[in-house]
Amino acid sequence: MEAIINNIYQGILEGDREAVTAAVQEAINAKMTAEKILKEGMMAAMGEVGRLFEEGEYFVPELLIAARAMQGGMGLLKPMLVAEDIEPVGRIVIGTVKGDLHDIGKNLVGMMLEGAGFEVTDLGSDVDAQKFVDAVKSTNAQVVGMSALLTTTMSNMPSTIEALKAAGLRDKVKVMVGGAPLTKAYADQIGADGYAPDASQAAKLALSLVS
Ligand code: B12
Repeated sequence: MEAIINNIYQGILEGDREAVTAAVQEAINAKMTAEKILKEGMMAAMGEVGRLFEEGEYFVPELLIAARAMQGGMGLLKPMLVAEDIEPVGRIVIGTVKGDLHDIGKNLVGMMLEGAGFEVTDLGSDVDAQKFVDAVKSTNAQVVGMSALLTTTMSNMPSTIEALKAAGLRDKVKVMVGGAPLTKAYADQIGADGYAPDASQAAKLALSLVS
């Protein structure tokens, strides 16, 4: 049993999508619960991947292939999580703000959030304020994550926060922001609840916002 979990864990650390998918299938065949596979295999491994990234041992490419390996296993696990009625640690809506097509960093944040146990609704890029508002309503999300890579589109963050306020949702949902031109000072200035400089810290921030 533990050998299978270890294969999932190692497969994610090595970014070996096929190995992870095979080990998850093996775990399912061995009647392991989806919760055990997720927590002891995938989430534990993604936590370690985040740690290695923060320590400068892994870089963005390693983070990406680890997250993709995790997603291979996630595909098999998702129907089981639904069947077992496993509650996600939280629900989060993410997107790149209006006018901005950069989505590599946002996608990475989404994958790390999934790895941390969140149910992620990814609205893609060039997302206008109303679309964020509608998604928060329809998914009952506790957190919204906005990404911007252009100094010219950053200002669509405060306007989205205003739209959440106007819709009466601002006290129900935490807002976190990120992207290369962003700073903690800017996040504070626009009244966001948090800022993180990278995908690993974004997952930690989201966990702290829902706890
Ligand atoms: C790749 C890229 C593109 C690609 C995007 C492809 C894609 N699908 O994303 C393409 C070619 C399409 C592109 C287009 C443009 N780009 Co461009 N692009 C880049 C580039 C080289 C890399 C961005 C990237 O992916 N980085 C890697 C990821 C992993 O890092 P990241 O995005 O910062 O994300 C991390 C963190 O910021 C954080 N994070 C990100 N989002 C979030 C969200 C939350 C909630 C949290 C907590 C954290 C978080 O976590 C992530 C992972 O660790 C940057 C230069 C750079 N070094 O940043 C320029 C750059 C961003 N682009 C720039 C420009 C000017 C443009 C264009 C206007 C160019 C043009 N004249 O057409 C267009 C604009 C298109 C548009 N409307 O969006 C400028 C912006 C300058 C500025 N001051 O605004 C930059 C800085 C290049 C430069 N030095 O001039 N670009």
